[in-house]
Amino acid sequence: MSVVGIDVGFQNCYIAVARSGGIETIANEYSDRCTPACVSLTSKNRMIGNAAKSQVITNFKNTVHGFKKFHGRAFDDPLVQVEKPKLPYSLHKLPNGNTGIKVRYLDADKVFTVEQITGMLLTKLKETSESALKKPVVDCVISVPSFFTDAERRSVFDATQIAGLNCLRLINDTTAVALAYGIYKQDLPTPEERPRNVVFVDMGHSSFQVSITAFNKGKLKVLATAFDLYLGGRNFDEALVDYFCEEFKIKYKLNVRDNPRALLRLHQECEKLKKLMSANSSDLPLNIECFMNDIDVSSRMNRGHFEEMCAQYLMRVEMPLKSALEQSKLSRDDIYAVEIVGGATRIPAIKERIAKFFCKDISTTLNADEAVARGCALQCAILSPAFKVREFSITDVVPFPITLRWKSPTEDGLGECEVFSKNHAAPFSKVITFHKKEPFDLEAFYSSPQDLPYPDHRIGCFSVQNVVAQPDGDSSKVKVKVRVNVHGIFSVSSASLIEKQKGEGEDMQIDSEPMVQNEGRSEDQQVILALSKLFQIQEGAPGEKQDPAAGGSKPKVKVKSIDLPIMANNIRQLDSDVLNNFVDYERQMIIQDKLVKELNDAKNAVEEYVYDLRDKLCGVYEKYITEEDSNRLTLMLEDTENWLYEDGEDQPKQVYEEKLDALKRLGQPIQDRHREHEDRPRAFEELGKKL
Ligand code: ATP
Ligand code: K
Ligand code: MG
Repeated sequence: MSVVGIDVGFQNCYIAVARSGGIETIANEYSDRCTPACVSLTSKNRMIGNAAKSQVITNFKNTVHGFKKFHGRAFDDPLVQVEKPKLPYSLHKLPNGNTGIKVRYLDADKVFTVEQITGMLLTKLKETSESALKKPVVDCVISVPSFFTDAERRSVFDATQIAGLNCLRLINDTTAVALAYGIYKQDLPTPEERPRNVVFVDMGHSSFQVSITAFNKGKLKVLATAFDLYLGGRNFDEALVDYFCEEFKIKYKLNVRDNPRALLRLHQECEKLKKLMSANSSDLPLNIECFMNDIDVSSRMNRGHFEEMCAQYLMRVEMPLKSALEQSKLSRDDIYAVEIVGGATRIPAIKERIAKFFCKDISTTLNADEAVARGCALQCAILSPAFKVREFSITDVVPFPITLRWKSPTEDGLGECEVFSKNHAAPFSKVITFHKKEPFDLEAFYSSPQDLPYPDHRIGCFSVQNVVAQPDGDSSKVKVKVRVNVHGIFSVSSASLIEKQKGEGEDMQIDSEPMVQNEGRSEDQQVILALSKLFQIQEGAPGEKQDPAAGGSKPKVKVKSIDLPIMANNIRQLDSDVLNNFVDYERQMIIQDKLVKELNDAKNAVEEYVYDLRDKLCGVYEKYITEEDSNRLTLMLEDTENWLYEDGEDQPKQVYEEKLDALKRLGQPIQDRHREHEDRPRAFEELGKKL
């Protein structure tokens, strides 16, 4: 069983694995620990990660990046519409209204869903993990922003399935960081002592996240989270791009925005410049050769000017910090440390703002790039039966309150109830008891749309089916379990009808449900909510089991419970047949990529052999071939080389293999004569030793 954690960033992805030595981040085939979240489609294959990033400019229409925020979003979603004009590739409205990504692939127009694109990226990350661990990788934990809503989480989860991964948990970025921080700390307060409260701040390329987490020995509890959905490193790049576009318009009469390639190049150069400015406060140059219309451009920038330009973004750093602190009900003095991660927190002005707000020096004890992935791997290790890890319980929060509304076709008793309040512990299950005579619907939605970073507050509708009245005409007791699961996804997970037994009174006591040991995870807690028609609520303490003796001397009544089917509607998740098609298609594309790779390898082998043999003919092989033969062979090698660039450019694999064999038939005898000659003295030497 593999233990793998993946940080799927807007720009950068990292993988951490558990090995006998502990958790380590791993490098890809480019010896790079960071794999760009980038997928490039071509007429022959896909390129993913670093290979795709090198296509950003040359194949800009078909190189997809910056897609993470399209998960679970409709094409008409304002967020998608804001991003659309900034993208070098095209978006397309899918028949179901979702956001599709339109590219040329295998010489045809093709629209991929964002789940498929992330699926491709995950396929690459899976392969990288497999080559590092030298075994198949299936189980993993993947990070998502803490502000992702139900639809976005379901969409990422679908992507993991397309890539053939078994995602044990979608963990919030800042919670993964908290785990990476806490699990190694030997000096955490005991459970009886006041917890140690730590603020985690993550500013990546696209967004800004904050959490405040309380630590005690063996556990962490998230107290609050806050975010700015639109504040990240890319805003700072864009500020520079805007500035230089204006400048180049005046200075060089260039309309950079009309030239996608030039604009992409400027973006890349501005990002580099931004990073340089984090380490340098002096004036720095920006030079781009042959930028547009054969013109070289150059300019300068310094940190002071840059900070002025970015004042509007720097101003926004404080809000989420303030919100998280207020929600946690802590004062600044209660904060033990402020830990920062994420690439954009390297900007000095951002660090200053954070430090100033908390009146505290910020800590950078965690690896800013790798902490999320490491936390994911740690969570995976905890969940994996194959790994022994220190007991560590993680309690996250429900970021947006969830309400359930119920109605049945003819009965009255329409009502609603907030089942999960803001910052309610998660994962968590609750059991709600209804008194019903017929099937009924449960509509789940986010209670406060104004605070939701998503345009639609509906989560889904769950129909509880097969509900009937009791034989005596009375309402039946129906127990419904609702939960926010380990991925932060909401569902009405089960329902059962309790059959009334003879002699049972009307005022029957609420049965204590068995503790739900969901998939063996102990942090799963449960509360029993009893809702009569008038929505009278009884709520027990989390995880509290009702004492069986609490019913006094009443005889224990045996109750028969019948499981009821639940039909989920309007859930923003791929239908299973669509998902299966995507899984199949991903496999086909993997095979296609493999074929292309084998073909390229076969072609490269011919080229390499040509160069190698040619070198040796005028070197070590010189003595083992006549001049005439050598000349003839050299000519042949030259022909082959030319052929590779002309007719041989695009041939089936077999043709290259045959070509290589033909060359080897000529080269091998020379190589053999050379080897024989080399070996002979050695053989004599050994013979000499024996004698
Ligand atoms: P997100 O968390 O939004 O999904 P991500 O995880 O891909 O995005 P990170 O890898 O944490 O993002 O950070 C990338 C951002 O950090 C980029 O904008 C990058 O330019 C910026 N960055 C990296 N190093 C520096 C630096 N030295 N100075 C300024 N910015 C930097
Ligand atoms: K990242
Ligand atoms: Mg990130």
